[in-house]
Amino acid sequence: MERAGSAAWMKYGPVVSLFVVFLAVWFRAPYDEMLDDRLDTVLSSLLRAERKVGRSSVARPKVAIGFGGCVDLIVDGVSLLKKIGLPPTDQPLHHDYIQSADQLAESFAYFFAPGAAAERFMLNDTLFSELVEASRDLPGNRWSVGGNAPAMAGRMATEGCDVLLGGSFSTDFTDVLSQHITVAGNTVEEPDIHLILEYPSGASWGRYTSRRANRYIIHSDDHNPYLASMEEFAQKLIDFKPDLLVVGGLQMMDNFPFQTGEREALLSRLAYLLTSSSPHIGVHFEMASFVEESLMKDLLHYVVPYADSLGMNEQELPNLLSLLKGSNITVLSDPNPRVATVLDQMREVYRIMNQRHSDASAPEASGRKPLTRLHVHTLAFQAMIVTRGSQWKNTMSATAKASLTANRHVCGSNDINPTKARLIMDDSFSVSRQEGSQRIPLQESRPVSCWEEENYEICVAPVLVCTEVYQTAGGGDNISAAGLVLQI
Ligand SMILES: *[C@@H]1O[C@H](CO)[C@@H](O)[C@H](O)[C@H]1NC(C)=O
Ligand SMILES: *[C@@H]1O[C@H](CO)[C@@H](O)[C@H](O)[C@H]1NC(C)=O
Ligand SMILES: CC(=O)N[C@H]1CO[C@H](CO)[C@@H](O)[C@@H]1O
Repeated sequence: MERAGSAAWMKYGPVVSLFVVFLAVWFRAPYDEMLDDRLDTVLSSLLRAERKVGRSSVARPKVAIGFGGCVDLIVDGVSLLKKIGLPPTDQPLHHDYIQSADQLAESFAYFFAPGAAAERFMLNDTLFSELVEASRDLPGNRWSVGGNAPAMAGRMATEGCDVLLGGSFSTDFTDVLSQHITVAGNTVEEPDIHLILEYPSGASWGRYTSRRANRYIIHSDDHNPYLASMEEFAQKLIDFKPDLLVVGGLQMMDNFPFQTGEREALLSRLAYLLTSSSPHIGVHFEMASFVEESLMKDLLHYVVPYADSLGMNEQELPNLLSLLKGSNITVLSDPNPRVATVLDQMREVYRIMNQRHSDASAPEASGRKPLTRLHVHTLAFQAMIVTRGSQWKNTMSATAKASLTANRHVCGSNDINPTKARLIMDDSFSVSRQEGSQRIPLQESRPVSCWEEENYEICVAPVLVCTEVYQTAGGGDNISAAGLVLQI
């Protein structure tokens, strides 16, 4: 029987497989076409939503952004590790900071497989220099102006703002900045270098395969942790009179070996700067990959209460929420969370922050501000919560712009090519994980869904995920800045 069976298979096998291939093609073609149509419609609708608000041509909005900056050295992460002869580890492990090559291998492996963004301080100067030297002549490497503040400043300037940028840079760095950016800070001889280990989706390192494109960043800064430009920035701020004040780059303080009390002194100076700015201007704080719990607690004390607006990614949101609820830092979360999960976490952050604000004694007199804007960027979608009646305008268009910027940044091109994009958000999403919650279908011709709850509006936009990755590092900054620009 078995022999006869296999003989029959051999005889008809090719015909059967041809038939299977034919069926597959026959079923796939219209399906793919349908997908392409869907993608084209989503793209044109997002572009329409983005254009809906013209920037007022009367005046360029003024935005002040701190702190710091660096030179990014961008390399293919796996190639670099191979080049320095670092074998893949058996043991993916989280480390708060990196001291040795083994720890680097363990930490890289920990984030590489899930494809989660991470950024770590390198305490070992020798190892850091060795890595930089090895990267210098690695084929395909790139140098660029880096750091959260310069990335946001660049995006804001491109989008039509005049920017005051707080950071200490070398002169050749200052020369490549847009003419609409004024630098406030000292000139330094040796700028800090950040090593960006990029990897595409499906890259392999030993037995690990990355589930999505992302990057692992190593830094060993001498200038940035001290917010060296803060005094000059504060001085120039008085005459600059910004419409928006943005703070980012504070993760350079994470696990940095400060003297006792040094970090608190710096942050308390920053708190004073934020409270002494006009109460009428918006203050945005861009979160980042923080793992040092005491630093996060300081931020919750000195920075977050003075911000109206927060921006963060899908890793940083659960981390912040966990701390607000009195639990530990979360080092690694789902890199592809569902919309419902993210929205529930956002509602909770919004509620706790505003509860804290109203519980504080004389919040207005102390310069504390309620949280009126929360923007979370993920690979698959953008989500915003904005308080009704607050100063933030055009939330729908801003969410669309953030989504388009995600593709533009990662693909490295201002024109979006639909053949290099993919929609990975589901056809519909639930607005909450609570049972019986409403489901919202993704409508191609109106891809940004906005609705009202309590005292705020929520908007969600799908991202046309770039499939030919040019760069992921700096994505959050470009996206957050693009979202803010339409809301000033
Ligand atoms: C720092 O890195 C160097 C070079 O890779 C290594 O020889 C040394 O053991 C490292 N130091 C520590 C404390 O691990
Ligand atoms: C939280 O942190 C504390 C102190 O660092 C530690 O003892 C505890 O095990 C941590 N808990 C969890 C769930 O990780
Ligand atoms: C990769 C990429 O496109 N990043 C952009 C982020 O924004 C800055 C400032 O506009 C651009 O210079 C970068 O090219």
